[in-house]
Amino acid sequence: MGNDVVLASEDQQILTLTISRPEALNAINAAVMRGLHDAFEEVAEREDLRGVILTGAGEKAFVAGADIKGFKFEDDSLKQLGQFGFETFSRIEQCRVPVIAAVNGFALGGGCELAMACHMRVASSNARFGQPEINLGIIPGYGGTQRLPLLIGKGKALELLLTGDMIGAEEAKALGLVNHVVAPGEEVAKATEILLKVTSKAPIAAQKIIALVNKHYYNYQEGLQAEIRQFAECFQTEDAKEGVAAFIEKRKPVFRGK
Ligand code: CO8
Repeated sequence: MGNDVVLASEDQQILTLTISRPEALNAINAAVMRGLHDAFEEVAEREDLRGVILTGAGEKAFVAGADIKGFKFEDDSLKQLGQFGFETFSRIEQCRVPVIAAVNGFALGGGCELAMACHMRVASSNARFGQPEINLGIIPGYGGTQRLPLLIGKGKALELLLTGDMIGAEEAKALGLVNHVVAPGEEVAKATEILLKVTSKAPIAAQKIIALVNKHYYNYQEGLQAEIRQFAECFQTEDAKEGVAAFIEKRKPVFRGK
């Protein structure tokens, strides 16, 4: 299971998937998305697994977002990536065994969205969360506009989405974005402890709870699809080209509303 950028290991029937592109702060490129997609396809078939932990390699980042340097404005590859991302993140959200994000650093943009698609989040005290897409002239494309308000409420979600500001682990916990904050390096151990507790309970009941809590939010599937469409529209603007170019050139963007 896994590939060279999504590393898989198993212990006590718990699968740990580590996103490993530390040179790019574990940004999600096509290979990462493929690795996650295939791993969760396999998890659905594996009756012996009791839980999944998602984390990032290194000490600096969980996932710093989608791979900005790989953004292509010329073709519709991003639209396809958006749809594939929707399927992958839905698989994670609907996984029959509990999935915990062990957030060991930056969880930004697609990284924050990946953590939010998991059932629970354990963060190290140096973790930073945010949806900075607006700084690039784009919008979230992996569920941020839909899942963030569900977790922290509309007002604060709008503030984070519209300012692009980052928040620390303790604030994320106070807002309900994070379940637990632990010392750096303790995230996977804490996630394992929670999973072992859950898996000591009746598995059929646990599966039904996950499915039913997801069902409560069923209507937001429409919102997720609308987000993908509007991400693609936003991506065609001059501001998106300017925002992405400015990140790569390490300068401030100049947005013109076009
Ligand atoms: N993509 C590609 N490369 C990245 C990314 C990223 N998201 N984040 C960091 N890197 C790279 C940097 O460019 C740098 O590379 P190099 O050494 O070659 O210059 C390396 O990782 C280390 O990063 P920094 O030097 O910038 O490290 P700092 O400690 O100075 O800063 C930050 C850390 C604050 C995390 C900074 O790197 C940053 O702001 N990163 C971008 C965060 C961001 O904007 N994320 C959102 C991306 S957009 C998104 O996720 C949309 C999701 C929906 C997509 C839908 C598709 C269909």
